[in-house]
Amino acid sequence: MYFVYGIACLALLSVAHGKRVVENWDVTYVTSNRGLNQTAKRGISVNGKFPMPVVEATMGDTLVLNIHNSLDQPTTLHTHGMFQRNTTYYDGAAMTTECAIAPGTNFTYEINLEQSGTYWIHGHKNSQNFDGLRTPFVIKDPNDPYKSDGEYLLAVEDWWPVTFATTFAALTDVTGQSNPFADPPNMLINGAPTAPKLDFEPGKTYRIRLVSMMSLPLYEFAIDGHDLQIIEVDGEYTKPKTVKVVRLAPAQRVSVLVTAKASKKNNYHYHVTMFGDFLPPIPGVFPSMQNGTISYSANSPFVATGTIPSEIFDETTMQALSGAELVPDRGLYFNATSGFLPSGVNYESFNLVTYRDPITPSIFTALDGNLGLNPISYGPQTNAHVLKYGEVIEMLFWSATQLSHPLHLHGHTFQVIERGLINDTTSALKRRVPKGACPLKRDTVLVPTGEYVVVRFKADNPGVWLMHCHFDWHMALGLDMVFVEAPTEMRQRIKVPQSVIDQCRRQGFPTSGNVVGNNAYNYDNAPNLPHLLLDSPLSA
Ligand SMILES: *[C@@H]1O[C@H](CO)[C@@H](O)[C@H](O)[C@H]1NC(C)=O
Ligand SMILES: *[C@@H]1O[C@H](CO)[C@@H](O)[C@H](O)[C@H]1NC(C)=O
Ligand SMILES: *[C@@H]1O[C@H](CO)[C@@H](O)[C@H](O)[C@H]1NC(C)=O
Ligand SMILES: *[C@@H]1O[C@H](CO)[C@@H](O)[C@H](O)[C@H]1NC(C)=O
Ligand SMILES: *[C@@H]1O[C@H](CO)[C@@H](O)[C@H](O)[C@H]1NC(C)=O
Ligand SMILES: *[C@@H]1O[C@H](CO)[C@@H](O)[C@H](O)[C@H]1NC(C)=O
Ligand SMILES: [Cu+2]
Repeated sequence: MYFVYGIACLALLSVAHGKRVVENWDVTYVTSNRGLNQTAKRGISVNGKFPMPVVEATMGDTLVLNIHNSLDQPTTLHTHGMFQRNTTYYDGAAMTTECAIAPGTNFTYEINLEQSGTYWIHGHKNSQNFDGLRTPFVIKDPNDPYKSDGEYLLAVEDWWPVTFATTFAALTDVTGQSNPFADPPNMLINGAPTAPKLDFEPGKTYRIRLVSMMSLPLYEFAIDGHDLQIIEVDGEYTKPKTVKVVRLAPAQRVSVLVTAKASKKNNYHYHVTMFGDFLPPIPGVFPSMQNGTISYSANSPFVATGTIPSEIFDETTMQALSGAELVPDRGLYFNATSGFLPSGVNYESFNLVTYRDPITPSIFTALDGNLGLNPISYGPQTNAHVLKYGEVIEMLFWSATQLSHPLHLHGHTFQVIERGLINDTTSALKRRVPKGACPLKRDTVLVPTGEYVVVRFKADNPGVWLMHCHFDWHMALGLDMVFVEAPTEMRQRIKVPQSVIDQCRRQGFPTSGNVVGNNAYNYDNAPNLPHLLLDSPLSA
């Protein structure tokens, strides 16, 4: 498929007047091995069982999540990828947009669904998604430009026999004697330890929605003998691109159209391969593969194939269905580094700032008059960046260490403009979206070890938006920051509901002032870590 430049990017019309899609979720501990040959652990789900229900709605609907927290710790639910226009307080990012839901209490999220596509909903407090608090979320588009005869959803997650608390303790053990892979993860597809059978009828076209609900591994999806046509990435329509394999980093989603064969005479396998990306293959852990059946007929033989394809996902070779390349007003540079505190504990940072939750959720500081305009008000460890309404921000992400990072911006999709290697002195290896193209948009981009990525977005959504690595380990190690977008316009548009304020009061958190609730610029007692001692960067 060739890109056709110069063709006007399509404008997509949204639909109003939808229904209310209501979920009543009691967040509970559930002890389970998820049907795997593993010891059971105390996981987290809703209404007492795994898997969590898949949520489906139509563009224009309102999603209502009635949450009761039966845990003995606070919880939140983040609807990943939603723009949350004028409702930043329902974004579910604990200590950024709310104080989290106190144990034993209720809270309701009410979200206008102005987007369509493939998303997921997950916990955003204490890495509870690692322990199972995660489920796919599909928003249908009544005017979908891509027609199909049927749909399948494959949501893939890693399930660890240890809790996040246990694995994090191993990860940050200063003796270096703990192996975080001592109890390795297995793969679940749609909540089950086996790949589901997908029925195909000759001549029909199927849409397969791929969701990564992973905490750490990446995965690839391929079907023997069938091409995959990518039509959606992270909720944004793309111009079609035909590939053999799709790779997803944690939190990413891709929809493909698959045209069935003309006859029923054979069946095929599809393959879901989980691997560690920046980690070397670990026997018994990575890679691991599940094979499912594409069934044309119960009695047809399988067609065996040779090697299973594997390929990077390069956004610069793809295009969005709409949206011309943004022209940046300002550039921000973020160097993702890892290192050690003087205590010997390892941490991660953007530009040497290791994120720690503020004591006042950033939303309240943003709404507090002039304090909100000054980045230091949010605290030295919040890594807050104040953006002006309407400016186009270019972000250059740089992964200088032996780690790769799936970086997710809340409240937005961004255009992926350029990728390259940080050691490339000739720009021979630079991959840039062609001039005049509609750059691909997504909400989570993988920045591999030793590479950089350039993305752009328009600051047209007043709110406070977390930007962080979606590897749960890295997120907990401090690879997070906060964009305070248009605080002046926020004060005009954002009216924080009383229910959000009540949750803060209940837990003793301030709902105004700076990082510690002061009405001045003194931030004594705010989380304040020493700068990291650098780990050895990549050798040149
Ligand atoms: C579970 O794992 C154990 C230890 O690796 C093995 O001995 C046993 O056969 C496995 N059981 C099943 C049902 O696969
Ligand atoms: C809180 O949620 C629970 C479970 O959904 C429900 O039974 C209860 O009535 C709710 N309580 C209040 C005060 O709304
Ligand atoms: C958000 O608020 C602004 C200003 O009040 C309004 O113009 C806009 O229509 C609102 N957008 C949505 C999606 O509610
Ligand atoms: C899956 O299929 C591949 C390729 O056909 C094969 O090498 C592998 O052993 C299969 N794995 C399982 C678990 O069946
Ligand atoms: C640059 O980095 C890449 C991958 O990180 C590596 O394969 C390559 O050898 C490096 N090139 C030089 C000139 O160091
Ligand atoms: C990013 O940080 C690393 C330290 O890990 C450093 O070696 C490198 O020079 C930094 N890159 C830039 C462009 O500042
Ligand atoms: Cu990361």
